[in-house]
Amino acid sequence: MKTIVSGIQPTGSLNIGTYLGSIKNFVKLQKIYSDYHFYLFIADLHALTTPMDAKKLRQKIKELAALYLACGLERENLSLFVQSELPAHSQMGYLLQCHAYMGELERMTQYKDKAQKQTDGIRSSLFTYPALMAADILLYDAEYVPVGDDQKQHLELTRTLAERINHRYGDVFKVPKPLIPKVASRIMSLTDPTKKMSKSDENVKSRINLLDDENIIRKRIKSAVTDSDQTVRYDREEKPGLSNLFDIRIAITDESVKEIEDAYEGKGYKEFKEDLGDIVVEELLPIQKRYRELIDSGELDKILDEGKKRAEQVANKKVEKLNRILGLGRKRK
Ligand code: ATP
Ligand code: LTN
Repeated sequence: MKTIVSGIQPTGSLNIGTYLGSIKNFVKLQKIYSDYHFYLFIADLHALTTPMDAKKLRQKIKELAALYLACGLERENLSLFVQSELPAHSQMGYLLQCHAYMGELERMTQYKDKAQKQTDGIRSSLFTYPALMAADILLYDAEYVPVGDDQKQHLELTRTLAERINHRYGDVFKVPKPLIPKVASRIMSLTDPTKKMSKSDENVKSRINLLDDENIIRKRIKSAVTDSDQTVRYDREEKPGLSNLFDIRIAITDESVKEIEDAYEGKGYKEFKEDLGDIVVEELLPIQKRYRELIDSGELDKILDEGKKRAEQVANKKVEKLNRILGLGRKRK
């Protein structure tokens, strides 16, 4: 069976950037690729690449699992699991580190950006992180990897590593392709439309979290930075703030730019923002309701246990195969 793999880090609070750029896309893809199996996981090992409080991490893992499901993922062709519960990820991560070059890792822009923000020393895991991400994907022979635009470079490195290993040792891995959504591949910060909306931004006004209450959602949209012109028109260069709000709206409603522009002819930003507030609230309230039902139910643990069981079988086999090829251990099967 063909597979699709993706993960999200349990850091910060999930916001509409991650939701529209990633989770909502999974939900759509599950319908399009109904004969594929989806391995989606909570990338908790990746969360340790920067300082993280243990209690908070444990809470975020559950929160993210519940949110994934609350957003409408189908259970049938899905294995949802927690990355660290499968030692195969760490093992494969190390084996891939042994095939990645310093120069390749040094070029990663996410590393450069995140390293700059570290005040207490840069963890070496932040540097080797793309090898672990490659492991997450290659363990399952993913055909496609749905991610936002910011992960493109990591995906390219994953492909390079797969090709390198296949070239050296014969066919070990499937070479995966990224699936980057056409709309919402990069939702920008509401306070600075030149930066991506991020869970780790210190300014809470820069984002809308999936669990924010109705009033906050409306307030954030109202105060989103836009230009002083009042014509509702999509223009990434001249009107980056307003265009970002267009992207959010389009990712939810599937309208075209033209339809929206026509609807607001002669009207100003105020109306556009008020309507967007309604649209976002309408999208998020049902998710919040399902989230509250799931978060303390035993159902969540059951789903994660089942996901783990299925993923583990596939992942362990892959690690054993590469161990054998590389001459590790004593076993010769
Ligand atoms: P941070 O926002 O703290 O930098 P991250 O980008 O490392 O976090 P993840 O939550 O692990 O975050 O990202 C999960 C997925 O969501 C990835 O596929 C990523 O590309 C996508 N994503 C994250 N932020 C956005 C955004 N603003 N717009 C579109 N997609 C996004
Ligand atoms: N690196 C990603 C999260 C992530 C991921 C993965 C995405 C970890 N492993 C495997 C897709 C496939 C991020 O920071 N957004």
